[in-house]
Amino acid sequence: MQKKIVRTVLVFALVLTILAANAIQVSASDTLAPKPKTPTPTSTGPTPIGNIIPMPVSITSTGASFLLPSTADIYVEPGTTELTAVGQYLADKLNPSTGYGMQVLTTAGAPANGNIYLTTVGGDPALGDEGYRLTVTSSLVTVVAYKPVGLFRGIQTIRQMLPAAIESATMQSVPWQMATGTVSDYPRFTWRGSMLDVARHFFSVTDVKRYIDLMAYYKLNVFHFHLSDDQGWRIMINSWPNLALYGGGTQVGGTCSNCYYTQAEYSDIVAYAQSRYITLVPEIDMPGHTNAALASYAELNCNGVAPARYTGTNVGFSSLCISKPITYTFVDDVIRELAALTPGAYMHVGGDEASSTTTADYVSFVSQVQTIVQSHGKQMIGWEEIAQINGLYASSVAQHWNTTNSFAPTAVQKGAKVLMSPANKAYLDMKYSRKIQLGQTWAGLINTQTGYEWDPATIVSGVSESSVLGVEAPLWTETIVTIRDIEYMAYPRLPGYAELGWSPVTGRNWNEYKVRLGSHGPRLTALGVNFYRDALVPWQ
Ligand code: TNX
Repeated sequence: MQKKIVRTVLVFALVLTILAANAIQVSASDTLAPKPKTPTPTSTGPTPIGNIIPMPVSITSTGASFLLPSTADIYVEPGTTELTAVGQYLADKLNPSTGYGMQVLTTAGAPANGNIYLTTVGGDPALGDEGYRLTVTSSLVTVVAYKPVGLFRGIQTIRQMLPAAIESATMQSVPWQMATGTVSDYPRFTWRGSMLDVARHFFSVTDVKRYIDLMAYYKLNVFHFHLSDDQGWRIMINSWPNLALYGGGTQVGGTCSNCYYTQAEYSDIVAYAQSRYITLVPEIDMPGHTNAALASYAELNCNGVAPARYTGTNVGFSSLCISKPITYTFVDDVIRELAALTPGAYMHVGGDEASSTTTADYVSFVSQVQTIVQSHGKQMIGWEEIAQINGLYASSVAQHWNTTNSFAPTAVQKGAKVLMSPANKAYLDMKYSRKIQLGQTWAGLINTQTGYEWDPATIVSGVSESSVLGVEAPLWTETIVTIRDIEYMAYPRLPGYAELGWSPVTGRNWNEYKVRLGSHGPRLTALGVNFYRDALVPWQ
């Protein structure tokens, strides 16, 4: 009798899982209308499409396969250097492992069989700027998108539909097959980001670029660059050169030689992100988290005395001098120079953990900063404490992190939008488990499942989907020293945040996701990523 009940429950669970998996194929709630009608998926073929992260809005498998021949090239429509660059990105990803030396060529109309075709002709505006439709037949691979950025997102899907060895840096002899079918896709949220703290530990331009390129693989589109903190100032500001020259000389644990980016290096990173359709958002943290600046210029301190540089890991002890006019000259100069180097719409002004500043001073300071940011043509984003200011612009954004004392509902009441980075779910510097050495635990342990199982639209009461701009996973680097450390903390959690930001919530389920994520093990290996083999994931 008991056995029978167990069996019935198991069968029921199986049916539910199948229903849930199918539900993913149908478009769920989103902001774009009208929604594309999607046929019921069939997965009768030997190689069904299905291990894509983030999960696309709809997939139809037709059960056959496309074999990429050694003669293949990548075709784009003529007359656009932007499409040629997108095509070249794909060629550069496919050529090392295939050894095919694919070229980017132009064509008016579909190319001959056995090629890859990327075009905006006939792109569907209803799928949005980042949306795309990918069609794989046994003779041709075609991505059609309304905008080049949609094609760029679509080619990540092509990469993920090819065998994992496609990501290898050296030639592999593998039949380069793709399952046939159609993927129709677009993101749920417009901001899908990750933050890298280069202030606590400094990372080279090469390391930063690698982080950005890996983000692109999972269709993330915002790189938040935490450029200053108590332990270091990482960007040359020509009008205040000591910030970088002196303030860039330390990091957690000690001195650090020339640990800042020149403006040319910063611009190079911006352009690198831009070529991956990733917007760079620079952060200068203020009024707290400013010891490196205070140490570099005595006049920024209320008492006129520069403190020593700081190489510990405490927070909440430093503050710019709220009452001094020179503080606002400083902020204006820094924001002006950074804004001129930054094509993206946002300037992040920090605003977190200003515990040595009174609330009245804090509100006065951030209000003035908001005006300064706007005067340089940018929108202000700050950690959620900024929502306390009167006159918060609707165009300003509050980044939620504090799960015990959130100002996110305050931001919404004032008409502003919220970016979701709840520390106990989305902080990439939290340990996966007590057993691992890297990371912190103050916000809790975040294994891959915990990091995945939440919804940005329901995580904070008083903040509903229409007020959520998106999701961001910050990586603070007090304990993180090398790019291998960075990769270990970000992978495999970051693909999960990418899915929370991109995919429809309907049908989302850890048991399905963990299998799909497990299939990315060989991909991450081929990419050379030092990822954490979380035992909760059935790695292939
Ligand atoms: C809190 S949360 C911080 C950072 C630390 C981080 C460490 C927030 C906005 N600020 O200054 O690096 O915790 O986990």
